[in-house]
Amino acid sequence: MNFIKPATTFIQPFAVSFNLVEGIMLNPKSHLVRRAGDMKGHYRDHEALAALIAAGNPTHYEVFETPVPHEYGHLMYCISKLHPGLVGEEWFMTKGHYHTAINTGEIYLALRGEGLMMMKTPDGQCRHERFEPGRMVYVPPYWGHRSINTGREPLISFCVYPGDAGHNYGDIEKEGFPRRAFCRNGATVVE
Ligand code: PAN
Ligand code: ZN
Repeated sequence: MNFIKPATTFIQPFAVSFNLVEGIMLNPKSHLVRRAGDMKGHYRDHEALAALIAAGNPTHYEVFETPVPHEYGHLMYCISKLHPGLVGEEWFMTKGHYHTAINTGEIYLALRGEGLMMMKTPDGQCRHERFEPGRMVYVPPYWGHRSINTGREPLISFCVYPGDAGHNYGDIEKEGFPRRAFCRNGATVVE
């Protein structure tokens, strides 16, 4: 057994405030905005995405963070605000990623809106869980994850994950997810 733990930086306690209606963190240190143009290659309908980019390149999602050291022992957290919309028939979604330290999980607590968390493993297992306000989705270690907004208002969630998790987007870009969520005749279809 190895009892030597990686170093963890000592910092002072702090607190942050959220506006849970708007789905924003007040005075975040980092505010990431991903627009339609950042989503190339992720949707099935490439032409519909190109049309959306040409028609004003709307915001897809925003991530608000006040970072802590990216180290074992610390906990990263953020507010994720995924806007509503469709690319062709496919609901707006995040890029999705594995954690670089693939044996790290994540907790998503949905605060507003409705949607799905799509999850997959490197060996091709795929599951999804429903998001609704007050519902928590546990993303276990080894599962890549992507949120999907299947409603008409922003899908807002609060996420917590280990400080040393990191984000691996490259493998998900190569593999994609085996299943997608579409809007057909007003109903959500996962296929
Ligand atoms: C979340 C996500 C956030 C945006 O904080 O990073 O929802 O999704 P993408 O990172 O896939 O663009 C998280 O899962 N962090 O680990
Ligand atoms: Zn994650």
